[in-house]
Amino acid sequence: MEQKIRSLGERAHAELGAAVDAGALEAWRVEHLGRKGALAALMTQLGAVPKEDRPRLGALANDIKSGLQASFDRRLAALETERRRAAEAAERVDVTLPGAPPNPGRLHLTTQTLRRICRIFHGMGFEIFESPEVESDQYNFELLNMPQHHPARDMWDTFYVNETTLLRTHTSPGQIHAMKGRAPEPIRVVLPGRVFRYEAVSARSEFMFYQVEGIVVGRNVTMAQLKGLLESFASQMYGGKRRLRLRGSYFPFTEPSVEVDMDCILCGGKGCRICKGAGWLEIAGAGMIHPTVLENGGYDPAEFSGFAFGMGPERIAMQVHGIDDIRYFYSNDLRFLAQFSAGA
Ligand code: FA5
Repeated sequence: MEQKIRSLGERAHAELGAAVDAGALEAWRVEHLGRKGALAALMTQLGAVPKEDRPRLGALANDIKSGLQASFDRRLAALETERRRAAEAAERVDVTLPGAPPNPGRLHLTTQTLRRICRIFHGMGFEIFESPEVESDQYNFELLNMPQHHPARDMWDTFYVNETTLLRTHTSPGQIHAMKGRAPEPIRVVLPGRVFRYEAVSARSEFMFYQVEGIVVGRNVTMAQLKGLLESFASQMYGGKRRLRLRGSYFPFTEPSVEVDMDCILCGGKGCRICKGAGWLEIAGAGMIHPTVLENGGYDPAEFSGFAFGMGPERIAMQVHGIDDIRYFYSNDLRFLAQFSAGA
């Protein structure tokens, strides 16, 4: 009997070493320490051994049982530690790894350019003035000295909404809105906004684009001031000390009218790819406000004079960044737009 108890203990110890997971360990416990286990079965046979041997064998069986219980507890604790360690290793987070970069988006190149232009003029004392994109024929043409059937209307191919309403072809109707709203006070405003032309789209021309109009009205406003103002603007916008030239031109709402050219930013006037060999880049149409237009705006041309100019921010951005096709601006290709991520 003693031999049976001891060998049962040895076998149970050996099998415990082989139990490598919680399931095997539980099966071992039921087999060896359970109420219906091998040791319990032996204990029930104690009644059959001589009376004087019973206490000794009973104590031996108890010793072996508590030894097995202690080994079982240690093994269970060791397996649990192992399990936890494996789980921690699997879920480990390396807090020193760089995070996923946020993609906050960016302002469209046109918005960036408009904001820069407006900031420069704001710095020179100009207010920002906005006027409607859907205009009347009267504001877009008539009050700008282009009555019905005036041939100059052909300079602006127009989307008509109906007989008298249209999508503005330029920001110049804003001149009339500004003057009518301010007369007889002096004016110094810029008008940024979207314009529409029923035009074939090409590398240089869109059917929908932006303009920034500028208008100054007061006493003794001169063409020399216009040139000085645009020279200062060009130096701030393009960098360096820029030179300007005024080239005679024609707009019905200004007299005299000019195209404003700036020395080429790439070659400084020698002639290159950007300026197509001319040495000059066109940056705006401009002129002294026509007396009729001043009058239409509510100013007496005998007392007041003024100048106005209009520029295309997409064309300016093309010059600044060396972009050779205006169609990139509004075709929503992020590979193009994402290149211009400078802040506002
Ligand atoms: C005008 O629209 C006049 N209203 C400008 C003006 C204002 C003259 C005040 C005098 C006094 P023009 O059609 O040239 O002018 O257009 C002005 C600028 O808009 C051009 O210099 C060019 O930069 C831009 N532009 C014209 N057409 C397009 C087009 N299809 N796509 C992109 N930009 C254009």
